[in-house]
Amino acid sequence: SRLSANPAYYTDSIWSDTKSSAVKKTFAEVYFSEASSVVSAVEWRMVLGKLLSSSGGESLISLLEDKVLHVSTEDLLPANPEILDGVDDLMQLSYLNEPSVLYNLQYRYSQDMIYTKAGPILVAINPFKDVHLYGNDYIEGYRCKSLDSPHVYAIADTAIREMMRDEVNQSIIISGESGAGKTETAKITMQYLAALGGGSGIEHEILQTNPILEAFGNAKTARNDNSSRFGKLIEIHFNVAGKISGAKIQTFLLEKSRVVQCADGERSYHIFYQLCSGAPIALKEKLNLKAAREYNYLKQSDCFSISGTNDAERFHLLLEALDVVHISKEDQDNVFAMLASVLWLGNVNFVIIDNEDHVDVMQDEALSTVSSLIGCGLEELKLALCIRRMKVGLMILFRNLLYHRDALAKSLYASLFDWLVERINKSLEVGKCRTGRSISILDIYGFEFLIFEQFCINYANERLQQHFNRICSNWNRSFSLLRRYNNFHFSQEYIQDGIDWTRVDFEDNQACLNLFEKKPLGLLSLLDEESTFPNGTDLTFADKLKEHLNSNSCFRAERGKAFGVNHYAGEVLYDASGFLEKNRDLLHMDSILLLASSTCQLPQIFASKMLGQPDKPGCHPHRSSGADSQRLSVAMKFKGQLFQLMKAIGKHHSSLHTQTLVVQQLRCCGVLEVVRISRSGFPTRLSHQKFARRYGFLLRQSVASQTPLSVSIAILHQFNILPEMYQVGYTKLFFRTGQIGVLEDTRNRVLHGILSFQSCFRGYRA
Ligand code: AOV
Ligand code: MG
Repeated sequence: SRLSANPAYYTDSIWSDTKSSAVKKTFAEVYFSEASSVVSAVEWRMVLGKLLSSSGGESLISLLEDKVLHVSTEDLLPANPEILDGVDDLMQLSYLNEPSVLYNLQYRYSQDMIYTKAGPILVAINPFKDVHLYGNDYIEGYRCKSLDSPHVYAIADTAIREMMRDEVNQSIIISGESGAGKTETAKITMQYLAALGGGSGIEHEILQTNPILEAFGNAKTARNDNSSRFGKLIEIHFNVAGKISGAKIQTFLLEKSRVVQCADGERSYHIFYQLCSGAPIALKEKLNLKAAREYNYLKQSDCFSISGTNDAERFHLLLEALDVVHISKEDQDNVFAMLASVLWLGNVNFVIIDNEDHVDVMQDEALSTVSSLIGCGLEELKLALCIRRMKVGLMILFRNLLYHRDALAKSLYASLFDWLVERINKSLEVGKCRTGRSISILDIYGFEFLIFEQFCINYANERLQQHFNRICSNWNRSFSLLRRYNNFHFSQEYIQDGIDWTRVDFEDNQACLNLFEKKPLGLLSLLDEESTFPNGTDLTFADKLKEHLNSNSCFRAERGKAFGVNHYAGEVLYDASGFLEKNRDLLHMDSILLLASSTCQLPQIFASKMLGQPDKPGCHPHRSSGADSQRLSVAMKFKGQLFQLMKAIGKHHSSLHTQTLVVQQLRCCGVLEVVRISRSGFPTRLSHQKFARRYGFLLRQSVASQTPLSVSIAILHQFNILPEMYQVGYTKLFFRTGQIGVLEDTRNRVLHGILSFQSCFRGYRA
């Protein structure tokens, strides 16, 4: 970060020196074969080399170990001068290409500098180890601005400052692939906000929601030992003094199917394992709780523990957290009873009665335990689990019974999750004194492939991408998203002020969004239509897509139940298996009535919610054959939530974080595009008067002519602001991004009487 602290180093002169000696750093696309690799005979990657000579479309380059190669000049990309190695904002790179960006990120990463700015975005690379970048000392450093390297604290700090100054709500959007570090980043952001806005104690409650929601909503997957299986938006409210006054959590699309089914080597939700290994003896006895291995739902994937994680210990931390958010001991016990009932439901089995064309519930420990935990009669439970006889083969009937059992288990769990979030929200309630000052943090699960939940999440990511595109375009035309200078048409402003400005537009993903949202022939409408047809199956759904969407450029028909969607992040292949069932998400009315008849509090609450009206008026409730419950389809409910979310964050100013590991992810997140666009304009604009007034007092020598323009020019010179970093208009000064930050920092330091090494470094002396 030192390198970039002095913008004077940002120069091409070093570059031309090397040019003149005909030795130029390049990235060469070099093909090399790996004899040991079975999979790929030929792979490619970019390597750093020196350009020795170039003629007739061919170049001679030298690589490490004095290897000299002839390559096509077309395959070469320019690299940056060494002086730019490790700059802390990608905008400062002279040459912006993928290998240069990767090189820079890797250079920083190798020194544990996991954060890098890319214009308005903060790129974070998962260190997968303790990097000692957090805690009180760092928080103090960023609060007092003695530290100016890119950091998630800096993003949080900006959000607080801009919220307080402009009285405008802020949002921080975190995106990236599964396992990239989104949830950790969200927690780090919350810690900073809690440290700065804390005092009343509510901040401790807010932080304690993390272990609770992670226990109930996170699980070990193939990609991440602590993968979030739900989306979360937390809105942290502040009072006029900048202190936290409360919070509100909204969750999206919990992956319910994980409760009853999960892949080999993965786990169900953490809470089940925590409960089984951490519950005190008395609780175990009360719930007839066994070890995790005894439960079908948990043993199917043959994975019970996570290395480095002690589930029993986590359970005790969870109990403390539940206390902190005021969930009474009695309610906690009710929660655990529901969890145990879900586990025991998975052990409920069915038997084919010999010589009879009949399947019945097995009367065993599992059945009786479920009935006592749910608080319903044994006979009622049997009746609810045994759906009416249908004219189908025994095996199909058998499968249907298991399906209905699992549907009950999934609904119980999902209802419990929603209830918990509701209770947490009650505890964190903001109350009447809302001030319009809030910071929202969005952490949804990342791009993954194939399954239904992912289909919905990818659709959400597509919407977020559009939001992001618009912010970036706006950002480019306005000052760091701040519409302080009214919504003036900026290119016009440039022209009026005599500035040369070529407008750059962001590529839009509207076509893909249309593919999802168009009525009646979009993916979501077709899915919903097919879900309402009694005879609709995943295959008829996939066929319908092919019939109606084949000509859409964002859609690709595949064989069988597969289909492809051209997302902004690349093409994703979906398998429609299970789509209809998951979208219908129906619970048999008998099961709902069973819960309603319960003598326990929680099942009653769940049932009344299920029987209640759909959340949003104007959406069509679903009626499906085979089950008489009325529900909103999952996709439509999710779409409704998503639109509300977009409406909410659309009103806010956004900071963006992106996690990244490889160049594909950089592409997905549009990082390079943002940097390109950000560099191409002069988004910061200040009138000569304002500039002179704001920074004039920092001048070391008085200026002969005291006009605002000459004072401004003197300031620019004193601070070594490079000519390519600003333009002087007739009435205003136009700056590239990041330039004003240097002046602002110095100004703040002087105003606060803090003269640090950094300001001396920049050539300023008091
Ligand atoms: P995710 O939220 O992006 O995945 P996580 O935030 O759960 O990813 O991060 C995955 C793991 O990476 C964590 O459990 C940590 O071990 C490690 N990690 C992430 N960020 C840091 C950091 N700043 N410092 C140290 N370790 C870190 V998913 O929820 O799967 O999309 O659905
Ligand atoms: Mg996560």
